[in-house]
Amino acid sequence: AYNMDWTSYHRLSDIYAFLTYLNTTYPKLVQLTQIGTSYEKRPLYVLRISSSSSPGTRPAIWIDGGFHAREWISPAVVTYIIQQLVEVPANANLFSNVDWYIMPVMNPDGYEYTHTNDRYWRKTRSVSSTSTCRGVDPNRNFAFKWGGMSTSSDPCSDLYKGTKAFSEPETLAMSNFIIGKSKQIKLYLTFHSYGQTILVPYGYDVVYPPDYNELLALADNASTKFVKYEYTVGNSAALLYPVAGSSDDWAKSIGIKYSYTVELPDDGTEGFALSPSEILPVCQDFFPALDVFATKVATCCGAATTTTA
Ligand code: 0X9
Ligand code: ZN
Repeated sequence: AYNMDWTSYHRLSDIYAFLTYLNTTYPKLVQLTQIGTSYEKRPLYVLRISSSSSPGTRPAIWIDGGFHAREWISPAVVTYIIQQLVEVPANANLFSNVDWYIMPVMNPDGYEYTHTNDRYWRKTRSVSSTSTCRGVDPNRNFAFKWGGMSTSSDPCSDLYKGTKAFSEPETLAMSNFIIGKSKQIKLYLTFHSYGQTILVPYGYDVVYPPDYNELLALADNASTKFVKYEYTVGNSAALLYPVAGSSDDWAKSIGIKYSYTVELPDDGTEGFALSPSEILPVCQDFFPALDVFATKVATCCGAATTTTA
């Protein structure tokens, strides 16, 4: 058993030990699945939380973290969300009608590399056949508008898009898993840092989906829960900058109605080097917003098995 805490940033082995502990301790509520293997052969894990007697039939929320290796607050917040959902009885209402699929570290190779070699590494760690530079930006590697704005063909760039969409084992495994659950998943939430924003698709350019106002209203509503940190809500490309081949746009493009990128605190004062004393406050400030998302997902989009046009 591993007792997780949110007073320091944790190595991957601690995070994986925590997931394994939950899987063993709460077999009726959680199920840990290895959905693939990273470039450097680390397991890629998704934790399902479901109180249903037939999991997989309720509408669901997907959450991921750890796309960008140096954004350490992201896996911290995602593991906190897991802990609160699984171990705090008062939060059981959050999964009384909704299943959760949570992947706390989608880029484990990069995450470990920031602990051992380079604190500010961003990408995966895959080897290029044309360059000695390593890694692909996983958030430029998804199969929607791949290779568009704010992406690079240079393997040495931090924004390297890869040789093709889903060239990375991490993005491929994650996207295949989500596609397999795409009838069920109604909301996609990906945690990055920093900036204190909730970004609404599309983000490949300033383009608004037909239901943009519904997506904006839900994010605005969620953001009313924040007390300590002020978040700005708006279109990804307009508020931040255009990014093509990102996971948020891809999730929207495959029919997941609600899709958001959260840029966690801070506002840039400490940036990626956010001090450990801020971890718990950031987690505690964000968690109540999940109730808004779960309440919407429970009723928004029909039963999990219903296909909508
Ligand atoms: O550039 C990114 O991938 C994200 N920002 S970060 O500083 N964490 O790297 C923002 C992606 C937002 N999504 C789109 N604009 N599509
Ligand atoms: Zn990021």
